[in-house]
Amino acid sequence: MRIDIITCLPRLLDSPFSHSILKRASEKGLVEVIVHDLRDFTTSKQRQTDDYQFGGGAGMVMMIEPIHNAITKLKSEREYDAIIYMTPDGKTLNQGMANSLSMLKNLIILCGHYKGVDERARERYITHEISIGDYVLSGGELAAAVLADSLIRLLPGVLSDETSALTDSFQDNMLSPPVYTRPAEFMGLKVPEVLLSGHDKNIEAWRMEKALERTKERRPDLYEKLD
Ligand code: 6GU
Repeated sequence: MRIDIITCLPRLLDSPFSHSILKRASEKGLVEVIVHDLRDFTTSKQRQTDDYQFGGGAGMVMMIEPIHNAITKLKSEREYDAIIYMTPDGKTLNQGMANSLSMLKNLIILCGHYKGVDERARERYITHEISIGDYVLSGGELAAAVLADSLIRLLPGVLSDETSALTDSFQDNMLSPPVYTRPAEFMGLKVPEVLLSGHDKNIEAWRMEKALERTKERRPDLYEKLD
């Protein structure tokens, strides 16, 4: 998978892709994340990427020209399966969307800032508009990192235990059961006996029971949809 991220704050994305699982995924050649500075696609001397909004009102709007230049250049180099705009008025990201998008090959993610981008850029170039939840961030960069993380960890070979993405919370529209590690007893706090029993069938049944219990209690909306 190749992910091209277009942003006016490229440095903000240095860290998320330089550590742990995402770093290893790039080192193994399973994903390539390329961050582009939108300013490099401006033509004005001031390298301006935003301007006042027509009709008045507070907040700057990202201009269509640099966005057009950036996306047109990338599209001239390869085919893209999705051109995603990160925006709080987009469709809320969920595991199903992550699963589908993780099967694509080349993606562009455009990070919005300020009041957003000129509507004509959205209409002309964007194929998917995605939000990461009902709250407002100062820009789309952190949201883009969240989206990219959710996709990259699903790529075959990224997680060391190939089955572990399958047992994530939400992968079956259910929350995960509680987990424990050593010591078996800490200041009188004990690990549930069944997990120490070595009895795989009983452990599996216990985990299912706890997952259901947890989902019912914390996410009744998900619990009602289970079959
Ligand atoms: Cl994608 N962008 C911004 N600015 N805020 C958000 C968001 C995106 N998703 C949730 N809040």
